[in-house]
Amino acid sequence: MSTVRAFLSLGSNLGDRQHYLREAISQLSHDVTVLGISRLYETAPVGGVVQDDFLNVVIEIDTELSPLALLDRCQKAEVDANRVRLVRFGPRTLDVDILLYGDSAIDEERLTVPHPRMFERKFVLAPLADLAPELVPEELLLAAEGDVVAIGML
Ligand code: A4P
Ligand code: MG
Repeated sequence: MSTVRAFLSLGSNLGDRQHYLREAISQLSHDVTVLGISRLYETAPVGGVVQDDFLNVVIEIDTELSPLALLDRCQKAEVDANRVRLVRFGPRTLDVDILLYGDSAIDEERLTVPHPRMFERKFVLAPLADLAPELVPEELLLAAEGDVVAIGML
């Protein structure tokens, strides 16, 4: 079966943030091949809700899973991190979003790829540029919203 290269964005701003990110990557690696992990970024919250800073990373994967099966896998990681959804865009132990799935454009009820807000957000573009600079035009990175600081590796 052929595989697809995809990029996932992971974020956490509640509890032991590094632990939730590490645990999610470790879990996902049972079902997908993790090809790379970006630097770890501390990032100011984007989206209007007053909340604590996030830690964000992007990972590059190779997968045989279909887009919806991959989304299910990402959502299982969120549930396993005891994520409680209270406020849209609000605090969370773990958010896992599919940024890119090969060259596919997907517009389904449960899934939009490329992620519709990714090119406006520095907490996505900066770590994505660590792994795949050819996918992140410099001018978009500069214009993107939010303060981010690389703080090392996860
Ligand atoms: N969904 C549609 N497309 C996708 C996709 N490409 N990947 C649907 C993942 N999910 C996708 O998401 C709501 C629904 O989106 C899902 O049920 C899925 O079917 P959610 O994760 O339950 O809710 P949410 O997290 O509140 O919404 P969403 O859309 O993930 O929020 P955003 O836009 O990702 O914003 N600031 C910083 N600094 N760092 C962050 O990580 N994250 C957010 C979340 C806001 N501000 C942030 C950060
Ligand atoms: Mg999400």
